[in-house]
Amino acid sequence: MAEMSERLRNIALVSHGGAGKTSLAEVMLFKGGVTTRIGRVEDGNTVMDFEPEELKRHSSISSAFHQLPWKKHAISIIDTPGDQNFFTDTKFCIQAADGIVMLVDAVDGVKVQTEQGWDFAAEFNQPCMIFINKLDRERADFKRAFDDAAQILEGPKPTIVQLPIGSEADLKGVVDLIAMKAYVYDDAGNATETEIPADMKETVEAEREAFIENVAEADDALVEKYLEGETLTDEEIRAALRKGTLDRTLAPVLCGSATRNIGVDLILDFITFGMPSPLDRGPKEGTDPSSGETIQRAPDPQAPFSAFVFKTIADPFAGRLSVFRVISGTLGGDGTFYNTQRETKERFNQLLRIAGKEQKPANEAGPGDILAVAKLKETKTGDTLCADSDKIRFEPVSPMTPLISFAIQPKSQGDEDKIFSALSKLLEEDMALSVERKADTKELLLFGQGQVHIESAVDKLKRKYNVEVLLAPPKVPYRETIKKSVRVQGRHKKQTGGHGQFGDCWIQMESLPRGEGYEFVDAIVGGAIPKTYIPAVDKGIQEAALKGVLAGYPLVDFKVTLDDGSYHAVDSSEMAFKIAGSLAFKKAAMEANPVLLEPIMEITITTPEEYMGDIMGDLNGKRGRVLGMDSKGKNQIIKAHVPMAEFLSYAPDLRSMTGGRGMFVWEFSHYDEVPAQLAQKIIEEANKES
Ligand SMILES: Nc1nc2c(ncn2[C@@H]2O[C@H](COP(=O)(O)OP(=O)(O)OP(=O)(O)O)[C@@H](O)[C@H]2O)c(=O)[nH]1
Ligand SMILES: [Mg+2]
Repeated sequence: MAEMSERLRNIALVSHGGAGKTSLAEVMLFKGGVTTRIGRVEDGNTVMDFEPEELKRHSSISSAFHQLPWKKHAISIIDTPGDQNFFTDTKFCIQAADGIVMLVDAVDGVKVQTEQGWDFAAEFNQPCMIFINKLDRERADFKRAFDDAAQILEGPKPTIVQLPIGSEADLKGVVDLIAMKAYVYDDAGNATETEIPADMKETVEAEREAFIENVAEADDALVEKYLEGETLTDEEIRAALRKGTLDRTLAPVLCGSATRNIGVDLILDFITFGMPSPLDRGPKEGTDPSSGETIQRAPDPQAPFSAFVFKTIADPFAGRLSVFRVISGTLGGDGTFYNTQRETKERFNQLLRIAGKEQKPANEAGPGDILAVAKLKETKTGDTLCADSDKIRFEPVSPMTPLISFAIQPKSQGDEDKIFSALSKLLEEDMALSVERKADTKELLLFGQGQVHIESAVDKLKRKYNVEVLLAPPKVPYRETIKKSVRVQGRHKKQTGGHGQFGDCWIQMESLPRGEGYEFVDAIVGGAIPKTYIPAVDKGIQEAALKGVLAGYPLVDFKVTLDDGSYHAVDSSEMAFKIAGSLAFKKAAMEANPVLLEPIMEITITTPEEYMGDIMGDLNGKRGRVLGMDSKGKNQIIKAHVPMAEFLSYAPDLRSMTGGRGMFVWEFSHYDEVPAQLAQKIIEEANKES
């Protein structure tokens, strides 16, 4: 088992959308003899993109898994989605890998998602290598793409290991700066070793020099040898390059073309020698659930079993699949394990290895293995699975914060229950989706990363669960408050015939600072209202405050002081005082200068410099208030307060303003008064509806 783990490489392919991850995976699988032809994304016949939504969009929306043998190693690849909409999945997969191949598009260079993927790699301490892809395309530029990476990507230093031979349509192959050899590829992707082209000699010499210097820096002993002018052997260079990669001082840069099958065999070679095995990754920290102490699990097949679930797939045939990464120990073909988060044992029948859209039975799981089991009862993405006798809890990674929400309504009446159960299954698969039933607007809201994310969820609801829903922009949860202090009387009297009703109270109402909610003060002296009826007044006010006097939105941030009243020995009751309280509230709210409040979000926008002007203009036009600006690499970061009402469709807006290169996160900040003219419109609209 240990030997197997040593020869295992878990690699996640990461980049911005369309940089060529799926195409690269396809060629790798072909090279490894797993497939007999190379699938093409355009033709919808790839192994790694197979969901109908992916085929429709020619782009990955969910991570995919496969394995290939390469020179006595087993390479397990995770093809992640590059679209911002599906990046939570990408983040979860990066955590489960042992190394990252970051693709940089030779035409587009480093985009925001490239950077974000790179940051995830840092978060999970993942060694990275870079593949500059699409060098065969028109306007491809190796140097520019590399400079981009060197300038923008923080942490491991991008270090050129290969140079392209030719470019655009004339791309022929690559020069390897370690072995100082040139490889030229034929149309079938077979490499022939040749002389380094004469016109490249100078560049190659210079780049080799820079390369050696970079690599030597990763190893103190080597740097001395190098400075003393001694020649370093290939072995020394490789060892230092590997060390530098593993400890994240270096990120080796390779290059080629996925679809032309240029340089792909060399990436696979590099993965086997330059990327870590699960054993190299060392122990993982967790918590002992009984003592709360920090403990570790080493990647040792003899250690107690531990693993974490990082993905859940609703497979049409196998049922619900929990995909996990083994940290320590060995798991047999069937049996049980303990789920620390759910505090329960789970039973499983068969270990499965996921290969594209298929699953193959596996006999055993050891450190580093990425496997799945079907039909666990309670296990969710993020849970720790471990030996019942040696429990450990790994901290689950949190999904990205939702950026957009839509209200969903059934297409046909009476489908509400069906929708709810289908949605909950969808939520198990996709941690970045969430639902919330809004008490104040009575809507069922579906939250996600962007419009595309929500729409593809709706597509899936229909395809997998046969429920159809309509999407509507969510209603803004406005609030109301008051600005003036008033004192009013609420008097409820009905004393004609039979048992009468009598309640009478005097309240002072004043405004509280934003966010303070509601406060009730009992200042009754001398029993003007008996103690038993005072809570009823409070309750009557609270219930009435759920519907404000302006537009029916909850009225908040006010204080009520009950200071006087009267009662009747026979006719007074809790109900009568509740009504008196609500009458007092309505009267007071009307007189206390009521205003409308709207939710203000704090937004953080990251964008390439060139779109700053448009974005700032748009922010101003939408009543945004810029809090600050910062730059990171060649990106600008803008922080602003924005009214939620104006930014409900910001995900698609920003996308179109920046050609998909800008991104944002936001969270609720506070409530603020709606400007008077706007408030008038909102109030009219709300009153028309009711
Ligand atoms: N010319 C050229 N085109 C490429 C190359 N690699 C990928 N493409 C094309 O680029 C497009 C996107 O490729 P994909 O492999 O789907 O990219 P991806 O990174 O998986 O994209 P997402 O799944 O959306 O994140 C497809 O049309 C590919 O044929 C390449 O090396 N050269
Ligand atoms: Mg893809």
